Amino acid sequence: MNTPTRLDTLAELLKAAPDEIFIQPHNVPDPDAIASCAGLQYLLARRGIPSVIVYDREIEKADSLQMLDLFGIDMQPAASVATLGEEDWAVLVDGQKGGGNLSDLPTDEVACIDHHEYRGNQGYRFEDVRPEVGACSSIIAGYFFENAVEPPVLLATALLFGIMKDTDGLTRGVADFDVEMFYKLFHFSDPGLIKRLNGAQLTRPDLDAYADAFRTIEVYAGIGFMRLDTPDDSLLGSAGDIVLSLDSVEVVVAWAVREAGVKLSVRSESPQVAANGLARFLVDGLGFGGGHAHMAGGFFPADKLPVDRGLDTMLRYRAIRFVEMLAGSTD
Ligand SMILES: [Mn+2]
Repeated sequence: MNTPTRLDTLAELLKAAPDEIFIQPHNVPDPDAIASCAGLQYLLARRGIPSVIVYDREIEKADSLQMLDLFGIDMQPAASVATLGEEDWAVLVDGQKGGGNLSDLPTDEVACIDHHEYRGNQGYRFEDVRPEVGACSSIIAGYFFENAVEPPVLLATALLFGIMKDTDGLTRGVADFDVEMFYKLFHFSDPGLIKRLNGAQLTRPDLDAYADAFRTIEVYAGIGFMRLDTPDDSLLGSAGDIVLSLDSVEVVVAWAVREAGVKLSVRSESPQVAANGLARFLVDGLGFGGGHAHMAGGFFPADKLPVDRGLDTMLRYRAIRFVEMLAGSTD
């Protein structure tokens, strides 16, 4: 008998679900999260296991919304699902418990498929966390090919787009496995759809928010600092990517002040500076932070805002100190 694939093991577990099965991505789902959920939902459906994709917080980015439309992906905001309860099971996708960007819904989180930093066993009965992989879409693509399931054109394209976005076009945090999955998916995909998604990345208000944010950029010792004033969290990372493309910038610290608190985004293309380490250092004692070596985020609530000195100054001070500490330790 063949060894069971990961999908075999997961499907076997889910068959014992006492009630509904939900697939939950991280909050404010991005293209990688959306594609991964849709791919998994399809694979489970083929095994006779129905599931509902449920997410918390809104879908903010134009290309994410367009994805749902173009690919016919159905996702429900958690607040709108009346039947969501403690007897239901959830598979977490592109996020983990305690990650700070994933709401704890009443469901029992029995499984987790993710590519973020491993947060330890959180009681899952099925776990596939591969931090070295650049996109969760690659992991889900692997589930297709490991089980000899040909991905339908729309799903292949969605997964391809997820890999492109999370690895910034196969240049950021990318592993051989991402490239291999990209290549395999490409064969089944419709590049015309990718073109349409790429043409739908920005709305007019996004552009205005970028313009305002870019006026706040300051660069010190290869670190770009930027403050964004928009209620749209998801722009923070993409605005940071643009700042990172500046010649003089290797690390980006971007933040947005919301009523609830401060949302941080960190990007690094410096091999010495791990974005997740820097994010944790920035929020130390104030909130939580984490992510990947190249992209990370953090949050601290408004009541933790430093009163003795300005927020902007504190973030600059901490970031510069972190980078200088690293430089010192390698001397
Ligand atoms: Mn991802």
